Amino acid sequence: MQVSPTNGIGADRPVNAQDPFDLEILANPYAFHEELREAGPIVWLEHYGLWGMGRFEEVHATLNDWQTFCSSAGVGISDFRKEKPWREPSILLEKDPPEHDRARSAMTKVLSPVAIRKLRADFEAFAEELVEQLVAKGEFDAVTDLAEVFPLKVFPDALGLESGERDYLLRYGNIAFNAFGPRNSLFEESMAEMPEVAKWINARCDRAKLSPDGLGAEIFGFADEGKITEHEAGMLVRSLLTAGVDTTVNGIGCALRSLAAHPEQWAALRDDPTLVRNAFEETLRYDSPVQTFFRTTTRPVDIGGVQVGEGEKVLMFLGAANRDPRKWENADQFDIRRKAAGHVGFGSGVHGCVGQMIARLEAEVVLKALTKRVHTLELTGEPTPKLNNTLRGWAHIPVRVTAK
Ligand code: OW7
Repeated sequence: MQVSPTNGIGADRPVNAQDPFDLEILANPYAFHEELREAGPIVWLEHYGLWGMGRFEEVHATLNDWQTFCSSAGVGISDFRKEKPWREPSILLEKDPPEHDRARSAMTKVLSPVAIRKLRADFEAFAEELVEQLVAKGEFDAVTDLAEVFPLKVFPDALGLESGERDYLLRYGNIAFNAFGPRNSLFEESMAEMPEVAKWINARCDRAKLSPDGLGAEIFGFADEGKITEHEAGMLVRSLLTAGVDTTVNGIGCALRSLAAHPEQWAALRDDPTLVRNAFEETLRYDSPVQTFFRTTTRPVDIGGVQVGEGEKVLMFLGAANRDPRKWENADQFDIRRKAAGHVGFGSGVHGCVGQMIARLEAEVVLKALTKRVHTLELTGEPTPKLNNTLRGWAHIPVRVTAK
């Protein structure tokens, strides 16, 4: 860390010269996170000319102050006021109140606890079936055989998407989450696929393409009631297709990796499945699948004595906040019994994850099915990280299980 003068405001500001989207940092971000937190409450990231935040208190406060830290200029590195967005902005993620709230209220109803409860039986049945097959195999890839397979079936089924070609969903999520970051190799490589993949996705946001009994049809029901327009309904289906698959794939993958790498934690979970829900919260804290989001300042603001100007990008490191020792005891320890609630893995405030109940349900039924049938869970090789400008997760986790 070094301290250098600001853009003429007069006070000093902490500075960090590293590229947070460097592939090596993305593969293992935690040393950089510590540097960032220790540098100060907000740090000038010289490499991109924008601000970074790694401490829990400031990240949490920023997420909860949409008036000062807006989303409508984009929640990636690109400033929508200066650059044309790569796709039509989301009416949920990339809008501020009051515009945001109409879309949010429709989506909150579609993903309400009551609606989610109706999905449980189908989710459980598929988790049981899948886990039974994998235990019979003994050795498998916890990502390609489980963490990808499960969400890719149950979530689009719940939405009412036709079956087949669902691989497009993973490809689209990978593009969208890379697109929040800078134009590095990850961005460019995924954007090369964009025309083909976006065409497939956009076609599936049509009312006629969705089964009449799914969550997608329910969104179009709000258009029938005049609460949102037909176009907005399609845009909300697009939001579900963007935000609902890669996130849970990585969430389940991170849970399985953490459990396989900490055998005593797996044993504790297996012996007491009432810990399943908390084990997933601890995963979201310990290895946050959504690592970062940006905001843009709407006015000059003082953050812990550092002067930040108007119209500046602020990069919030959710994964760093979730390991801030100022907030968490033994922050770098994976402990499924700790009180993990209160993490910012699902964000916080008006943009806090609207799908968090369905994400938790998916993880819960997968982990519960495993606790029923699996005695030991161990890695048979090094997991391969899956690099993405926003998401943290694994491409491969080779494991061996023994039956109970
Ligand atoms: C959307 C987990 C963040 C997202 C992410 C990407 C896209 C959208 C939402 O939530 O399209 O609304």
